[in-house]
Amino acid sequence: MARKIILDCDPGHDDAVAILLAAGNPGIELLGITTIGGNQTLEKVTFNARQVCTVAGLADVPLHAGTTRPLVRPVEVAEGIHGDTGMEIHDYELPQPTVGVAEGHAVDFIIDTVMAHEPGTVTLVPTGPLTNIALAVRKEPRIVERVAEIVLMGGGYHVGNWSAVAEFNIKIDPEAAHIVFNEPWPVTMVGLDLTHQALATDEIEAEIKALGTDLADFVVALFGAFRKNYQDAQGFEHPPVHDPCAVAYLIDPSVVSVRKVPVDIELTGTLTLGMTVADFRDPAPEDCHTQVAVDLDHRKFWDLVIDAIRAVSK
Ligand SMILES: [Ca+2]
Repeated sequence: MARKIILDCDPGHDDAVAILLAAGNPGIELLGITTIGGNQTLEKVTFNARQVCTVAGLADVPLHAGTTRPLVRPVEVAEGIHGDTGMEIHDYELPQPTVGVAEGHAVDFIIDTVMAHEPGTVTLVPTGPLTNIALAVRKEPRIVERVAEIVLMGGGYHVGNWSAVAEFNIKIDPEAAHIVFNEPWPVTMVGLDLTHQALATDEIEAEIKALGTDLADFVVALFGAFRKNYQDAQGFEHPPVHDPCAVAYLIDPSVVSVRKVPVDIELTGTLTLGMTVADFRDPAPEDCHTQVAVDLDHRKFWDLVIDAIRAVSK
C-alpha cells in the first residue's frame, strides 16, 4: 500500500526533486504539499512549488502556503545556494504556473489532514525549517499520536553546513526543531551525513539527460545551477541532492540505513546553536523515538529518482 505523506518544503532545487520523486513513485500517495519560508522567502518558495507542481502535472494535489518566518529568530535565507529566486536555473525556461495555492494555512491543512485520516496512516516529510510542524503540534497536540512518523531532511550528527556543527533547516529555526524532536512521535533525521552521499555526479546527470524529456531537461538545468552554487559556496565538486533522500527512505527503507539514537537540539550554545546532538552511546534507551540516517545506497537512490522522472514525464 502506498505511503500517505504530506511534503512540507521550501523549493529549493532539492525540494523540487523530492516533489518529483513523490509524484512519480507508486509507493507514495501525496496528500498535499505545504510550503515554509526557508531557502527563500515564503512568497518565492511557494511560487517555485507552483512551478514544480505545474511541470509535474500535480494539479490535483493541494498546495498550501505556510509560515513566513521562524518562531523566534529573524528570516534567514540560503541565497548563496539557491539564488535570488530560491530555485535559480539557467538555460531553461519554466512555464508560468497553472497550479494555484489552495485556501487555508498550511498548519491547518496539516492538522486537518492528520485528524481526518486513521491514526498511524499519515507521514509528515518536512524538507525545510520545522516551523509549520511545530506550530501544528502546538495548535493540535493530538496529531502526535495520530501521525505515523516524521521523516525529515535536516541536521547532521557530525557535520554542519550553516555553521561548523549546524545544518540550515535546523539552524534557522532551532526552537521549532526543538519542539518537533521532543514530541514522542517517531522521528527519522535524514541529515547531512546521509545527504552528502546523494551527489548528482556527471554520470547521474547524463543518465537523466538521456531520458530525453522536457522534465529531464528541467532536472539537468536544476543540477547545473545547484552544482555551480555548491562549488562556489561550499567547495563541493557535485551537488548533494538532500531532500529526496527522505522520500526515498519511505519508498524503500533499504536505500537508507538508520540507527536508533536520541537526538536533541542545542538552543543555547554560542558555537553550537541549532546542532542536532545525537547520543551514540550504547545501548539506546528503551523509549528512544528518534533515529538518524547513516548510509545511502547511491545506485538504488538514483534509480528511484530517474524512474520517477521517467514516470512523471509520461
Ligand atoms: Ca529544502
